[in-house]
This record gives sequence, C-alpha cells and structure tokens, in this order.
Amino acid sequence: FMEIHEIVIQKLGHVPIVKGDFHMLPKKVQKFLAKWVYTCKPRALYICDGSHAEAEEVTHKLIERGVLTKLKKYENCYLCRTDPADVARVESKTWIATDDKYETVPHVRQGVRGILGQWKHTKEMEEEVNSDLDGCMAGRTMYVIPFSMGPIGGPLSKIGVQLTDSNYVLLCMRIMTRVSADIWEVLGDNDFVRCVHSMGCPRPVQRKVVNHWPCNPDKIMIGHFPARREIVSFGSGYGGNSLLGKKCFALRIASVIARDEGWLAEHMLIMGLTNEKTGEEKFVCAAFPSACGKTNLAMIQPTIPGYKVRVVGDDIAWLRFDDKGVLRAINPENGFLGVLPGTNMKTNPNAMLSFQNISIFTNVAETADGGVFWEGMEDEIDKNIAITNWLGQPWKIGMPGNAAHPNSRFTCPASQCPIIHPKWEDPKGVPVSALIFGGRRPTGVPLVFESYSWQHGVMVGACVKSESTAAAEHTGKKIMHDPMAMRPFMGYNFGKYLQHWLDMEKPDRNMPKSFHVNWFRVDEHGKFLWPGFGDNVRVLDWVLRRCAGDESIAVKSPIGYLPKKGSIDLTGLGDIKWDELFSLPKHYWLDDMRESKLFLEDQVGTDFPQVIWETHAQEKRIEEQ
Ligand code: GTP
Ligand code: SPV
Ligand code: MN
Repeated sequence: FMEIHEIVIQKLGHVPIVKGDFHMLPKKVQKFLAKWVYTCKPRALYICDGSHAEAEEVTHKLIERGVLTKLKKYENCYLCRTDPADVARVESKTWIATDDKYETVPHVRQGVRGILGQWKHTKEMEEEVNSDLDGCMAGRTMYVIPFSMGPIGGPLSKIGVQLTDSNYVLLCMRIMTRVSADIWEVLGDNDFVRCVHSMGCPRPVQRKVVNHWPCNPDKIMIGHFPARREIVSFGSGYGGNSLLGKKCFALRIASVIARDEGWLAEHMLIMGLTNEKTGEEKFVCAAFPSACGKTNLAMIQPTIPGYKVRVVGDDIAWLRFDDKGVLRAINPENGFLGVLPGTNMKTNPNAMLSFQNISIFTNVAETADGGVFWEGMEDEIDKNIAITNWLGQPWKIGMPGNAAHPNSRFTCPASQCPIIHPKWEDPKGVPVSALIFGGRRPTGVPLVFESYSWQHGVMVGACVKSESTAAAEHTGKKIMHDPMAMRPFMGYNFGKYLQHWLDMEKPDRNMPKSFHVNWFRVDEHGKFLWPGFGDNVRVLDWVLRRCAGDESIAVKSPIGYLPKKGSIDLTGLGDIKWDELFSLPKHYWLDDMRESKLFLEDQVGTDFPQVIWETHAQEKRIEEQ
C-alpha cells in the first residue's frame, strides 16, 4: 500500500526534468503529470514558466529545425508551413465522452444522423485514448504549460495545464493564453482543466514528416471528458485541434462548466463603441460561425464619424450576470488567431497593425524580401517581387489556385492591437447591451433585424445558418445550420443548452436586446449588396440606437423588427439597394422557417424547449404577411 507520492515518483520513472522543479508543483498537477508521462513515455519533461527566455529558446529551436522561418521585414515574426494534410479543425474526429449519451447529444429523429456534436461512451473513448497515446511522445520532450483563460486569478477566469510534445503549440499557447509560473500559486489545491496534446508522431517516425511538421492526420482524435474536465488531442498540430485553451477548453469544456455554474461560454466577439458626442460607451457581443467576420467586426475601422471602437475579444466570450443583473463579458483569450485571406489595410487595418511584431503566420505565401502574402494583399506588395506560395512553390499573382491556404492564420498578442480596449483584461468583464447573431446568407436574409424578446432571440440564434467556409474540413459551398454559431463547439446536449439560455432570463436581470445581421446578401449577379467591413458600423449604430430605446427607427415584420427605410446612415455610400437588402421574400421565409423547424425537430427532438415554438408562431406571421 504505497503513498500517492511514491506512486507518482514511480510512474515518472527516470524521465529527466530538463527545466522546472517537479516537487514545487501542486500535488494534483504532479499526479496528472505522472499519469501522462507513464502513458506517453516522453524523453524529457520541460516545465514551462512563460518567461521571455523560454520564448527565445523555443523559437530558436523551431528555426533550427526548419519549422519557422524568420520574416526579415518584421520584428519577431515567423512563417510556418504545416504538413498540407493538417490545415484546419477536424470536426469529424472530435468527440465528447460521457457515460450517458443524451447528456452530450440530443435525441435525434430515428434514422437521422445527428450533427450537433459527436458522442462516445467514456469507456470507449478512454480505450482509444490509451491505445493512441501509449508511447506517443517517445523520443520527444513533453512540455508542461500552466495557463489561465481570462486574467490570472480573476473571478471569472479558469486555469488549465496543457501537456504537449509540440514546441510550435507551446509558442502559440504563450500568445493565445496567459502562460506563467504564477499559475501554480493561484491554483494551489484547486482543480484545473486537464489538457493533453500529442502530434502523434513518436520517434523513430513511422510516417514521412512533411515540412518538418510531424503529425498523424489519419489518426486525428480530439476527445473531451467534460465530467473530469479533461481534453485529449492526438494527431494534429493546427489551430483549434491543438491549442487546447481555445475551442476545446474555452467553448466545449467551459460550456459544461457554465451550465453547472449558471453562465454562458460562447463563440462571440466582444467590442466597445463609444459615442463621441455623449462619451457614453456600449458593449456588444456577436456570434458568427467560423470565418464569418468576427475578427473583422471586432476590429472595425468606422467609415462614419461618431464612434470610437475598441476590441475586447474576437472569438470567445464568457458571459455572466452580476449581482446587479448586468450581463458581463470577459475574453478568456490572450491573443488573436485570425483568418488572413481577405485581410488588408482597407478591410482590416487594425488586424494588419496587430501583427507587425511578435506574430506567427501559418500557411501563407512568402515574398522574396522576407514579407508575407495572401489573397487580398495584391495591392499592398511590390508588383515585381518573387512570391513563394504556402506549399513552397514559386507563385505569381493571377495563377490558378491559392497563394495562401484559405484557412491560413496569424497568431498575435491581443495587446498589440492598436484599438485594444483599455479594459480588455478587466477581471469583472464589461457590461453587454446587445447580442448579435449572424452568418453568410447569400439570399433572403436582410442586413439586420431585431428579435422581439430574449426568447425570440434564442430562437433566432438556434436558426443560424451559414455558407460553409475553410475553417473546418467541409468542402464546397453549401448552407449549413450552425445554431448559435456553436455547432462545432457544443460541450453538451444542444436542447439543454437552449434551455440554459432561456433560463438566463430572470425578472431582476437587465436582458440585452438581440439582433441578427447578414453582411453577405448578394444580388442576381452574385455581387454583395452591402459593402461590409468598416461600413458595418452603420448597422451597429442602428443597433445601439435601438438599445437606447429609439422607437421611431424600427418597423415590425414577421421575423422581427426591421430598420425603417432610411434609418440606417448611408451617407457617402453611393447606390445601396435598400429594398433588395431588406426584402423578405415570402416563399423564401416560409421554406426557411419550415426547414429550420424540421432541422430542430430532427436534430434536437424532445430536448428542444417547446416553449420557443409556442410563443413564436413565426410561420403564421409569415403566412399572413
Ligand atoms: P474565425 O476566426 O474562424 O472564427 O473567423 P471570424 O468569424 O473571426 O471571421 P473573420 O473576421 O476572420 O472573417 C473571415 C472572412 O470573412 C475573411 O476573409 C474576411 O475578409 C471576410 N469578411 C469579414 N467581414 C466581412 C464583411 O463585412 N463583408 C464581406 N463581404 N466579407 C467579410
Ligand atoms: C474557428 O474555426 O472558429 C477558429 C479557428 O477560430 S480554430 O481555433 O482553429 O478553431
Ligand atoms: Mn472562431
């Protein structure tokens, strides 16, 4: 009968600890480490402290090995090309493991394949994890990364510890989360979210390593164990698959914690808009599916005077009502992992200015002068400069195919954004006045509408759809349901999640108004009807005037309140086809509502909160239109 401590030491075996002091770690962390060292069998253990020296050391190693190329044109910026088989999140290999299936996924209609999360029995997932991870770090170093989602020690923040055999992942985690040795003290004996990541490429390697990017694409597995707050990711080194603080922790696991603790973890940007006349500032959160414009909206450069815009977060919001009934939001992240194609000094100067220093560019093209290039930057580089595409081949503007991968991304510290909000790290969060849903809807859906009530807003959110994008493995352009922009990120039964949203509404709470926007409606030639980007501030201006109680600018429609004609400031925009932008084709909406209803009945079944349908006879309103 051994003491826990002895078991821990025994399991660690003779793995050398090349940095850090194992014995100074909290006991729970020691046990966690011992278990995974025993399973993964790394060559060495490296306990990270988040220091500057650590970044230098790791960066140097990555350059030496050819994973990173220093970009001469910038300070501390690096290019990384992945194995072309590892370029996006892999939803088909992402699972939530619980004992009870219906804790994770809704009761779908018989014969229907559920798309709101993938469930595996805890036992089965464990077996897969044990077999895949057995010896998976052989010949490699296991990095131990203590990190905080949200300001360290903040009342809304949560702590995680990630183990990984990828120093690229370590470097990105240092930007995207708060990595610090202080975490150990703040953590003490408390629990933490357990994150385990491996590229799945032990030495000697079985599979040819491409671009110095070890991975195991055929065996990718991203498993979540919400009951014990654990994430195990295998086989991929890219984005949301491997930076476990992001989608895995801050959305999937956090949504379960949020369910248990009475708050919300959402795929939302957070931004502040200050009215320059009154000095009053309002904050809004917006949920759009992946690659549908969150980062762009959060960093918007307004094209009309009157507002000062500042960003709090561009991807994830943790939302909680305070004791005064005010909804408060924090951005749990520390950096931005943004889409590059389409980003330039015209569309998003604030993003461009955020990544001039300490940044990593993954899967973009390189220019001969040590700069970067992607689709959308044609007017911002020297026309005669030689370009190498993301696959390492010579490239010229106008050639078929892409210079950069459509899901190529920058990773940079949020603090580098010129319009970062001074309160972006306020541990209490910022007060939220409006929630906005949206997606890529080429037809039928107006630029903006406001829901009738909180409950109606939940329905509008549940009906979010969008044209598929490159952020995940889906191919071809089709309109997919992405309820609450959370389809790939749900941590538990979507029906229960909707009920949790409904339960947020209480008499003593100041419920934010909710809206739906669509920047992507096109005319009969396929041209965008709305200029988008900086001009989206005109829509936010209308939203904020509605929040301030202006009754004169809205008209009731079957789907919600629409802007009264002329109530959106279009000064200087030239020809905007208002009627086309706001029309509600009756046949379209009837089809759309029936389709959405069928989708929710198929996919959420008896778990769907019926009250949403009962109170909002939307179809009837459309029929009677
Ligand atoms: P994730 O990081 O995947 O969650 O994406 P996101 O929601 O932050 O999307 P992002 O802001 O990175 O935009 C994705 C793509 O949409 C980019 O190619 C943008 O150029 C494009 N985009 C963003 N806003 C607009 C807009 O208002 N109009 C149009 N037409 N395109 C936009
Ligand atoms: C998204 O797909 O919504 C992202 C990128 O923000 S990733 O971190 O890869 O999920
Ligand atoms: Mn995102």
